[in-house]
Amino acid sequence: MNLQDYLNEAESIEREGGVALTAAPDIDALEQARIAFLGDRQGRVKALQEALRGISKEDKPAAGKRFNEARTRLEALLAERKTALSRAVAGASGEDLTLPARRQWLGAKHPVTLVIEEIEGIFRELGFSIAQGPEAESDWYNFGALNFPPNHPALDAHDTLYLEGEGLLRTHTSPVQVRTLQRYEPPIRVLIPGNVYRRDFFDASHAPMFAQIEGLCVDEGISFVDLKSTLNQFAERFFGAAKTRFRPSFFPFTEPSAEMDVQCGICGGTGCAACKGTGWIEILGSGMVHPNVLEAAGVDSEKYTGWAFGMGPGRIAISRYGIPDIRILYDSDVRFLERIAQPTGGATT
Ligand code: 2NL
Repeated sequence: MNLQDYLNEAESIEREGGVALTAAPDIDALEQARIAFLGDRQGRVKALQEALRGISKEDKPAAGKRFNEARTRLEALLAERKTALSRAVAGASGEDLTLPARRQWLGAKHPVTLVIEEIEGIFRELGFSIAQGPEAESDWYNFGALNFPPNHPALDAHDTLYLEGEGLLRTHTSPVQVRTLQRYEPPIRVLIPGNVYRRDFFDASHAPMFAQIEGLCVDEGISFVDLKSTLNQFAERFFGAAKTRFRPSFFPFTEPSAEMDVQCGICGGTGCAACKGTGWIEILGSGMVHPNVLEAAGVDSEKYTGWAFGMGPGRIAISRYGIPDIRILYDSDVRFLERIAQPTGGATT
């Protein structure tokens, strides 16, 4: 064979082999094309290699170079087509069975629920029971029994959502504590999580409905020492070994009253954006149950004393997870839940 014929033959093998390999519709067709062109026994590339023997000595380098080009090119096309075909294994109706499945979103607990459940767990271990009560309440349970004077601003229709006819939407979970005091003899240790309502605008820091947790402990000989030690124990468990401080405060239903702050866990007390530069985060309000509250619920205030506290798990969730706007807590946007909440199941398909 002269050089020109050899180069022409190499050219047509490369072209025809290229078409056969590139156009192979499936793995079987590709294998047929491979055998026809790159097969060891009867492949046309093998024949082309054997034809080199009949080329004159001076033309051999040029012919050999062309042979190598054609073989390398066809091997590359084979590998390329193989990858493409194995990536797209078609299902019965043509769908790509190798396409990765979408991850399933199995739902997650809301950050406020996570905070409530963690607080419940800590107080359960401290001997508290969990109680619930109605969200639509009477004036007496929400205000009257709790030592609110009749002209207190909280009673105003500007602050409280009154129902048509009688009753209102509870503004705190304290009515459940009053109901507990009426129903059970001390010793009482009870924790009350629930939603409460205020007539507020819905903005970055207020919502007309939010979660509250209150706690109550009533027995003979209960003192402020019990309040401080229990709430310190809670803070240590919930926030880690954080320092607390108590500041004097006022609530109609407690006397004396105190707010508890926890040293900011983000800056360690030096002051940062999370604690507004103060080094402390306000956690809860508390106090010794006012004797008028005990008496209103039918508890002998000469025999029994108690302490109580109230806190907003939403606010705690916001500082714990760095949520910039409380409205996010109410949006039901799964992208937010997916980022912050703990998935309830971990399966992916
Ligand atoms: C706050 C403050 C507080 C209570 C709630 C209470 C209930 C009864 C008697 C006495 Cl029946 N006290 N609850 C006491 C002190 C503070 O809440 O800042 N809540 C978000």
